[in-house]
Amino acid sequence: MRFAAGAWEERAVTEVVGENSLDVVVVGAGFAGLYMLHRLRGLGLRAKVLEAGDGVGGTWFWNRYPGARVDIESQEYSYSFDEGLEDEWDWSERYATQPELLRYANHVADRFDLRRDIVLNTRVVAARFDESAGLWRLERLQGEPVSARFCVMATGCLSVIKEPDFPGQNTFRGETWHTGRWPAEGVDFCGKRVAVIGTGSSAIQSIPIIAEQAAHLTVFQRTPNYSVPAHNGPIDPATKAAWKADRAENRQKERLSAGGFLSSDSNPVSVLEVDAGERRRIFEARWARGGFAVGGAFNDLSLNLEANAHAAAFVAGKIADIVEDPAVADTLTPKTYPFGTKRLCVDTGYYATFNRPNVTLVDAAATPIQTITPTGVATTAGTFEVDAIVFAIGFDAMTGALLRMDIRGRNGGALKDVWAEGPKTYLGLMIAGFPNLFTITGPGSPSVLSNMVVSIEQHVDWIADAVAWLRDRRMGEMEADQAAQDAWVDHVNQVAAGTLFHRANSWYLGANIPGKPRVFMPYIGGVGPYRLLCDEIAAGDYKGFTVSGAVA
Ligand code: N01
Repeated sequence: MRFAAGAWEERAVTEVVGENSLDVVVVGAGFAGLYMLHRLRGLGLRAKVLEAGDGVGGTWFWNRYPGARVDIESQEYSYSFDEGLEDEWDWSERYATQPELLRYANHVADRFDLRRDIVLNTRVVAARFDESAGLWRLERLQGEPVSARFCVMATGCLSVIKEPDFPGQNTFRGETWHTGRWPAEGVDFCGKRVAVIGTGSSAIQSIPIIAEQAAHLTVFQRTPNYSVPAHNGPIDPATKAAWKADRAENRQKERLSAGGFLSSDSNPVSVLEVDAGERRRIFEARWARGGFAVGGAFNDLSLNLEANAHAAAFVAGKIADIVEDPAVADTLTPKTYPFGTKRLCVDTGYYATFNRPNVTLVDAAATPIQTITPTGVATTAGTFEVDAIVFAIGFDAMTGALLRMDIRGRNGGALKDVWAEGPKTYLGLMIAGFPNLFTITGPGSPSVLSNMVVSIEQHVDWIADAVAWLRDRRMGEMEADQAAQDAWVDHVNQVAAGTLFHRANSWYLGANIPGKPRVFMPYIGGVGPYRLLCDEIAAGDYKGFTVSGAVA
C-alpha cells in the first residue's frame, strides 16, 4: 500500500509551544482548526494547533483523488466570519475542485497569519486529563507532550480511512491507492488496467476521470448508490452578483436552515399530495437544478417509505435512461435501502461512464470479491487482471479520529470504554467525564448532515464564547452533566428513529466498520433548531454543564 503521508519531522517541543503550557491546544488544521485558532487568538489566548499532515486543509489536504470536489455550492461552502475574506475570494466553479479548496484553506492560513501557531507533521496519539493540574496533556507520536487547560478536537468526521483488508492484498504486484490518502503528485493511469473497489461518493467522483485515462477500468460495486447530477460549471457573473448583494441575509438564512445551505431548499409539500404529473414536474425541475436539490423535492422523502419510493423510482428511471445496457442499468440501481438514507452522491457523468467500451461493472454483491491475487481481483465469477487497484472504501466516520487516540478524562476513564456502545455526547460538543475537552462537529451534532463549514463556524464560535465566559468568571473547568448528556443522547436517537435512516447500512450508523456499534451518530434535528438550542443553553449560563475550579 502506498499512501501520501507527511514525513514525521521532529521539532523540539520548546520551539513548538515554549516552556509553559498553553491555554488551548487544538488538534487538526482543517477548516475547523484554522477558524478555532483565529477565534482563540482574537480572545488573546495562547493557542497552538497540532496537525498530523504536512499542510493545512484537513479533508481537502488528504482527499486528492481525481475528480474530488465539494458537493455543496462553493459560495455556501466557505467561511462567513470575515467580510474581507468573502469579498476577495472568487470561486471559479459552482462546485470547487479539491485543489481550489486547498488553495482557499492555505489562503485563510496566510491571510490571518495562522501558520506561526500551527505545528505540522505532529500526530497526537493520546490526550489525558491531569486532574491535579487541571491540564490536558497530549502525547505526540514523536516528541515531548504538550499541555493546555483546554483541548479542542478539530479532527474531522471523515478523516480516518477504512483500511483495506482483502485476503491476499499484500501479494498484489501492481500499485494500490486509497482515495482518502491520495499522493500530492497524482497518479497516472494512462495505458493501465485499473480496478476501483467501492461506489460511494469518492468512487463516483473519481470513476469518470479514471475511465478517461485508463486502458480499462473495472468497477467492483457491492451496494449501488443513488447519485444525482452536479451540473457543475463556472459560476456566472449574475449568480455571483446576486449572492454578494444578499450575502449577509443569505448567510443568516443558512445558519437557521435545516442543512446549513440554501441551494437545495426543501419543498414544504408531501409527494403523496400531488398527482403524477406534478410529481414528475417537480422531480425533473430538481434534477435539472442539480446537486442535492432532488433530496429536497418533497418534505416526506426521508420520513415515509411510500413517499420515498417515488424518489427512488424517479432516480431508477434516470439511470435506465442514461445507461445503454439494461442489465448494467439494473445493477447500478439501488434496491436494498430507501433513497437518501445513505449519503446522496453528486456526480459529473457517473452513470454515462458505464456506456464506455473500456468500463466493466462487476456486481460484487452477487459475485463477491474473494481474494486479491498477485495480478488482479478474484471474485466468485472469475479473476479480473489489473495493473492498479483504487480502494474507494470509505472512512471510520465520526468517531474514528477520536477513538484512534487514547483519550482519558476524570479518574483515567478511557473514551473508548465510555463509547463502547456508541458515541455519547452533550450536543456533540462535550462529553461527561472529560472536562475542558471540546469536539468540533462531534457525534450528536448536525455535522455530516449539514454544510460542514456552517456547522464548524457555529461550534467554533460556541466554544470560543464558552472559554471566554469561563475566563471572565475566572473559572477553570467546564464539563457536561451526565443527566444532560443522557437526555441529549435520547433526543438524538428519538429524532433519528422517526426517519428512514435506520433502513440503510450506512456509515452514519457505523455499519461500514465491522464491530462498530450500530448507532445513528449525527443529529438530524436540523442546523437552525440546533443552533438556537445551543445559543439558549449558553445564554442560560451553560445549562447542563457544570462549571467549577476557580483560578487565580
Ligand atoms: O465512502 P463510502 P466514500 N468490499 O463509505 C464499498 C464524503 N465525501 O469515501 O456500501 C467491497 O460512502 C462500500 O460498499 P457497501 C461523503 O459524505 C464527500 O465514497 O459497504 N466494497 C461503498 O460502496 C461520503 O458519503 C464527497 O456495500 C466495499 C464504498 O466502498 C463520505 O465522504 C466526496 C468494501 C465506500 O463508500 C464517504 O464517501 C467523497 C469491501 N470490503 C466523500 N468495503 C463530496 O462530494 C467498502 N466497500 C464532497
